Amino acid sequence: MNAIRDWIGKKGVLHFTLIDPDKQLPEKAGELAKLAEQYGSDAIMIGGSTACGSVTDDCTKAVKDSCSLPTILFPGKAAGVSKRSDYLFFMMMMNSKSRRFLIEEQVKAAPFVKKTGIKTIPMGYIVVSTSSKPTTVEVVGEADRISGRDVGKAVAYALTAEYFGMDCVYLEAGSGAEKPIPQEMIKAVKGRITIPLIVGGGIRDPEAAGKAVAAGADVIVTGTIAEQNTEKLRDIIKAVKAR
Ligand code: 1GP
Repeated sequence: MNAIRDWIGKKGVLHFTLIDPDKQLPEKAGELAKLAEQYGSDAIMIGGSTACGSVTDDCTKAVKDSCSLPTILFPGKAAGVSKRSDYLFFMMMMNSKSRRFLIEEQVKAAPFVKKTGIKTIPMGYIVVSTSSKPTTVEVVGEADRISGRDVGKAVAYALTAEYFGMDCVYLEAGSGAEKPIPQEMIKAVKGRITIPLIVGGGIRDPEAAGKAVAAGADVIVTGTIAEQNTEKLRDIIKAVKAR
């Protein structure tokens, strides 16, 4: 079963709220999750490049206690997996040049994932450089650079994810990116793959979210703006759901 496709079938275009456990205390994370649910977000993604162990556990518990939305872990490494979550993006950074992010962290996590019984969502993660300076994920993940204009390269990576049997592709501009993924790239990738397309990074207003949806995104992810301005989060979700 492809959970993301299933949810899209039931609810149309989706919005996911990303919470980084390292950026706030569990209580605050719970409050944000509750608000996101009220505003119509469809799931809470939990993760970040540094978050791990008990910090992720406590954040996930607070989110689960505060709202009824499904939680999906979005770990930067094996240590970011928590048994408390409903789902886990079992992800590969497709354009990483490091063996670590292609397979090693996943191998490290697999026995624990099996033990917990957490539901996995296989995801092909593609990091795109839209900013004048590299984002954290691009540097930490040792990305084989894909510029915003390298549409063909993004399409090739996305097709590779689909042929590997991934449930979805995530086009990522990086948290706090200056600019989101260009519409042309979203359109081109969406036109070539048949699995759901998630788009995130640098989306901080309803216009940017609406443009990504118009170009073909099936799921919009917002993290930074949700933590900074909950009214903006509400308007972004409204724009996503209006399409
Ligand atoms: C990061 O795509 C997500 O992995 C969200 O990015 O923090 O810029 O919303 P923002």
